Amino acid sequence: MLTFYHTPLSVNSRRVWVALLEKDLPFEAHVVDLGGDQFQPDFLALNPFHHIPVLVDNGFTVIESFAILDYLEAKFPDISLSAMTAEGVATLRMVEMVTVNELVPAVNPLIKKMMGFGQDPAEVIDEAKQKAGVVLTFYADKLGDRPYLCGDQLTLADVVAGTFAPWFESLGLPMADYPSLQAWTERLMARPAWQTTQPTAEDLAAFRDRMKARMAAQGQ
Ligand SMILES: N[C@@H](CCC(=O)N[C@@H](CS)C(=O)NCC(=O)O)C(=O)O
Repeated sequence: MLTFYHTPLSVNSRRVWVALLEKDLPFEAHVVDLGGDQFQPDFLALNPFHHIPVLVDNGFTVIESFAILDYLEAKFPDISLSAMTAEGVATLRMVEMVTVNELVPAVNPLIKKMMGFGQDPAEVIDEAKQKAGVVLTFYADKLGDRPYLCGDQLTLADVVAGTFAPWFESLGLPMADYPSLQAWTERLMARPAWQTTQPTAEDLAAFRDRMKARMAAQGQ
């Protein structure tokens, strides 16, 4: 049995959650409250770096979302999210790396603004949008006129970039500027795995309140 430790609002968790659902794998989910449960000895025994997600498969523990995705592909290949051609393998890895190395740092000020955690100067916001725009153009270029980033089949490239996609518009990145990406986002969001894992407005509001309380307690 697979045991999945996660926090529903985390994009790092969500990419694994979506993969589990897309691969139709049974799993037991444990929600970790990042208000402190990640520092409990039981959890630190699973992940000494106190991060979710964590996957445990019959006593074998996997940390780091990308290692978990690779593990699931290797162990449960029946419903595959892997690319099958050399170009597909390279595209998949490029999308994964560009998402974590380029998109994530670029959108930090936009997330802060969206969540109401503070307001950076206009030039910081403009630079963030410009950098995020380069990533969106990269995704659109890889997508071309195909349904998914690596071709006709959904792969981990779509899972990794596509768990950010529902947020682009709210982050201030107008999807009308990227019609093919907008259609791809809608295609993904129509899938049960995306619908099941999409945080509700209430989830977001509760998260925002918790974070603001924590920042106030820390005098930020
Ligand atoms: N590189 C890790 C990042 C995981 C990560 O940063 N998780 C955050 C939530 S999004 C976390 O657990 N934060 C709690 C903490 O660090 O105490 C992965 O991809 O799994």
